[in-house]
Amino acid sequence: MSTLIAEMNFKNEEVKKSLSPVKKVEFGPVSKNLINGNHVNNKENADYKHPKLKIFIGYDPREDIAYEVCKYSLLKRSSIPIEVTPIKQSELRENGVYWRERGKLESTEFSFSRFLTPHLADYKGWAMFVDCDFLYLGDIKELTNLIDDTFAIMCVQHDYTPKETTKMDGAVQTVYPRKNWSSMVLYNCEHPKNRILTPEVVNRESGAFLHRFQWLEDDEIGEIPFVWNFLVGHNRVVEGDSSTFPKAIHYTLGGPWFEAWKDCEFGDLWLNELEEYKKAKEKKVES
Ligand SMILES: [Mn+2]
Repeated sequence: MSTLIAEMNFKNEEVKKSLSPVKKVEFGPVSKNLINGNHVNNKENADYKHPKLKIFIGYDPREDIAYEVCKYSLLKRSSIPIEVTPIKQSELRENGVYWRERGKLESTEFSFSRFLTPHLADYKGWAMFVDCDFLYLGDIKELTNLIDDTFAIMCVQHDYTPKETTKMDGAVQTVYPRKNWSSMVLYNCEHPKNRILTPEVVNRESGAFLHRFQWLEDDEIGEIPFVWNFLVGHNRVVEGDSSTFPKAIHYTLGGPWFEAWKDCEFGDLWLNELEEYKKAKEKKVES
């Protein structure tokens, strides 16, 4: 079963879920601590040295404007120095670090190249990968405050297990473990386990191996509150509960830069950001 077919089935699942009643998401003990900011390791992390957090954004030429707005939203709100780099497949190919044949079912140009993040960060410090279809509403500093060096990676651990396995409209409902986990990942690039992510491995291994982080044990994967990868059509804001207010919106079904999705939930926020980005760009040109 290819990853992409599974992904398409899941989109139906997501749409169905968006129709179900609001349910408050429960966090495990790890993220409870993270939210309260009182876990032991944070004592050291309070002065954790992030000279300049490296952020790699998955780039696809068909969604250039999504990349620009994502980058703009990150930089605008960040109170720490960050360095944003697009992961462009054409450049990686020129540089000889990416050579795998494009599968017909890969939905973006960064489906696999995202796993080069530790390599691109020279296996040093922490680096973040994020899809281009994100809009940041929060300060990335708050996310780095959650960093815990005992983990190899940290991400939002969405639960996508379908409730039914019956056929819907003739399509088989498939279980795709860890769906969307790889769309935003904090990589502890110097963690010994991440040394395995060489260009050779990233170019050779299956989608399942990479997207499900099969080079890691479960307890090496840290959890981040879902608000940092808030899936449009899946996650819900609970009125009066600020722990459910999105800090990064993920237009995983398609964003307002596509005509068909311009009226999607939270689409207005992205369109406002686009206008701001355009104005800022004009100003730059004038000065
Ligand atoms: Mn995405």
